[in-house]
Amino acid sequence: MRDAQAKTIYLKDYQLPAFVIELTELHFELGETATHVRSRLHLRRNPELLGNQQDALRLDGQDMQLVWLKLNDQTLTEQNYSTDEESLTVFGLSALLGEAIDTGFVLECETLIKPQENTSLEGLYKSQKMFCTQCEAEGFRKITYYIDRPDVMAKFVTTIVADKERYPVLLSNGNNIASGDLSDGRHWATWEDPFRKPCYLFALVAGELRFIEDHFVTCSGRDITLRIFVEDKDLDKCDHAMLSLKNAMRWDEEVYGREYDLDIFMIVAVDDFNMGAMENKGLNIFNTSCVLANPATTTDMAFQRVEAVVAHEYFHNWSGNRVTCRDWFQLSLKEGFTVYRDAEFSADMGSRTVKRVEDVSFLRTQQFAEDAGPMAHPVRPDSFMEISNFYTLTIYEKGAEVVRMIRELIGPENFRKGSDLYFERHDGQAVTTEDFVLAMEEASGTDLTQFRRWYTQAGTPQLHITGHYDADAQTYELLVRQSCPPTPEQSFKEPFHIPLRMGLLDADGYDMPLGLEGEKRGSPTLGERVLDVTKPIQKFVFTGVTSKPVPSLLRGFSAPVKLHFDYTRDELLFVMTRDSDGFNRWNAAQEMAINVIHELLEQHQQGLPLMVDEGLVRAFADVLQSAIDDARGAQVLDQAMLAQLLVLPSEAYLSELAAQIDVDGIHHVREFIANQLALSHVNAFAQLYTLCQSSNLYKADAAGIAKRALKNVCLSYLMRQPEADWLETCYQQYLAAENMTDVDAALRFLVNSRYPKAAVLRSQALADFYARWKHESLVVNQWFTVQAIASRPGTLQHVKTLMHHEAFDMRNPNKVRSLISAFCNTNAINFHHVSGDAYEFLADQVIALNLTNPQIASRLLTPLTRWKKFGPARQVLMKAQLERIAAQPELSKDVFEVVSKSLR
Ligand code: B3K
Ligand code: ZN
Repeated sequence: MRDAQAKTIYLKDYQLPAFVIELTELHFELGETATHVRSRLHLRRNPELLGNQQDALRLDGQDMQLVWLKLNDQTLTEQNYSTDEESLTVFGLSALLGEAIDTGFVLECETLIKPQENTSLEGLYKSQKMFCTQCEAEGFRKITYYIDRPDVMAKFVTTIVADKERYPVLLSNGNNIASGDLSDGRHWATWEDPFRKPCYLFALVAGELRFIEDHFVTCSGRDITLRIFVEDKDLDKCDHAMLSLKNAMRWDEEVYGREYDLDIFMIVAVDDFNMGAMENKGLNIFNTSCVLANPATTTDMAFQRVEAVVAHEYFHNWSGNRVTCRDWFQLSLKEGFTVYRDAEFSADMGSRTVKRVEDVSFLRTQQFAEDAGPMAHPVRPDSFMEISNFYTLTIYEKGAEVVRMIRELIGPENFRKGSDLYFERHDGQAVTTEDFVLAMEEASGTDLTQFRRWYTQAGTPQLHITGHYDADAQTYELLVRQSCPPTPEQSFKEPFHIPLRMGLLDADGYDMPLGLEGEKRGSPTLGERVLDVTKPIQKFVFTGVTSKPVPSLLRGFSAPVKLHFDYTRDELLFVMTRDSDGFNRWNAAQEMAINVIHELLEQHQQGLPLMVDEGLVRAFADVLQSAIDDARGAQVLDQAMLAQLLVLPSEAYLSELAAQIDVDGIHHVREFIANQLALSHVNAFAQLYTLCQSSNLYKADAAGIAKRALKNVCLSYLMRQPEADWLETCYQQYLAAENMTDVDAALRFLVNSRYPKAAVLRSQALADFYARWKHESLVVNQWFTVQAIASRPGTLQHVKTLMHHEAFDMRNPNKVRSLISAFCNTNAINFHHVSGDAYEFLADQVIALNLTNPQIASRLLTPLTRWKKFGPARQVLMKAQLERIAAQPELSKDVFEVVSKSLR
């Protein structure tokens, strides 16, 4: 192992920092082979640490060469300090400094680093021709020696010196306070950030960049300059991000009362980036995939992602930067809250119900799987080996659900009071999830003691609910049982406090009044309420229920739980068509499909002939008829919602639901049902496909996106027909479409088609697509993905061939994600082929990336970590690959942690 000291770090060991840094002055000389970094740290002993004062100062630092070190202008020798692979320690400071150790001293050093050789994309590195940084979580220690922890907050002044021709643009956080030319062809710029911040929010960019500029006038009338920096060729792809940014700034003022603080806000797009984007103070750095967008090159989904990520990073300015995390165990404090904020923003910008449907689908498929696997951890973890492994769906998505549940429990007004209190009380501080909950408790007067278990207990709770109607007593009783399966390190779980939003539907589908037994007569009886589920078994008795109701439970997915209620298919159909809650209508449709799929899966496993339930066929007919009426002008229903209703539950979700995953069975049955539905409704799909054609100019607005989604869902079913006509229609859409959404959809269907006649069109389209877009890196990524996710046999071999394609680059995370991750994560039937070849393939890639980019390597591993969910034959093969990885001589902490936890 490279990091022989891959040791576990525990939250319980947290201690205040021994020293604080008031001011950090940095000076960079960016060179073509090495970069010189000079830092002047204005330090003093932490005045809060009475009694346990330190005499030695330990700074974090990795992969750098120390040139010199000075204390208050005096050069130090190795008698005064020592270094190792991960740190520098200065000893005997009281003797060297006297009182100044407490009143203030300056530690200055010069270090030499090699950004050109930094393939981990953490710290200072080169992306194509530009210099850029990524410091969260612990990347700053690869730039210079520092106390690299989020509760050490300093003002930063940064000077960058670089060749003027190669790097005309020099950026860092805050305001540009001075700049000038040097006589040797270099130039310099100095940036000052007046807000104290942890070093993980530091950023530097140098390159040949162009920008678009706009302005935003804040609620208090301040004029903010907004700039998006990109390569020259991408200047035409910035407008959507700029519009999203302005919308986000306005929204945060209106919904949270948060105003932007600096005079300038900058976004820089870079090609090589480990994740989506980074919220560095005043200088956000973005993966090009999350900022660039225009109709010709970008799908609707990518447009929406740009809007969401731009907003997310902007919102961090308050939830993350002004109020930051005390330590990395508190990561969800900023991430969960900010995901919740960006989800609400997107809901307000587009269709609220569809946004919820998409988020819940994602959560239930991916986060639930994580919570049931070997890496399961609480929203506030107790320990980790490598913090980079904890930027997880649990921290982000489940963390956002936890914030959403607090709002469910205390109500929207109190939630706003709570967030105001939180921001005001903790502005400029590094705090904990406990501080967040306390603010919410204080503002609302609600006791959240039991609720806090959502932060400390991992695993997805289950709710088993039964209903009983007593016609004589006119009561309806809900019996709610909760439980939570064991997770690694937590075999026993205490009951959670679960907000269960619900209603009772009468025979016409209207919400009945909801008076609970024991409640005062005359108290308002609403048609919807949030029940506080707190006990392992709990009874709720509704009174005055004049007829047998159909319960509508967990409306809006008010808690991240697995709900079991034994609905008949007729009841599901009723909820699907009548419920006032849009989310539950969709959910009932999914439940019905799951029901039918499970039934057929049993038949399939017993070797019986398959028959699709007529109820499901009729339900689809109803949805299609509504969609047709709607497209003809009735416009009563949300087209985006209709598109969602026509999609069967994904193989990934069906796998998550299974105790043991029958890869082939799930694929076979789902395909069978989709083919049957296509066959039964070919005319309706064809009619709707035509009705959804639009001659309007492309707009990535909610209405346009919905229409294209519906149209392309129809095409996906039509392509299941053997008639060559549909192939031709699809090919024509591919050729004629002027927007990437329609081009991409058509290409996907052609590539996935199993009909022999598709082969020629498929090759033509793929060749044409590459020729047309080979200069657009992001579009080429789509080209890789389309091919990687084809369920046809032979895809693994094709993926291997594509890895030698001129456009593939293993050092670029977007390329790895679009080809290798796409194949391993979204092509179950090929990835889990019984030969085990794909497992071996994935392990090979992890082993290769382990040495160059550990973060990407460890992330890539995820599908292998789920080995216990498969049958014995696959388990053996998957485990063998994990063991092969574990036996590698130089394992990074990142990969070591995931592999060792998966094998325990
Ligand atoms: N805060 C960053 C994530 C950093 C990941 C470091 N491994 C982006 C975000 O969540 O906004
Ligand atoms: Zn974030």
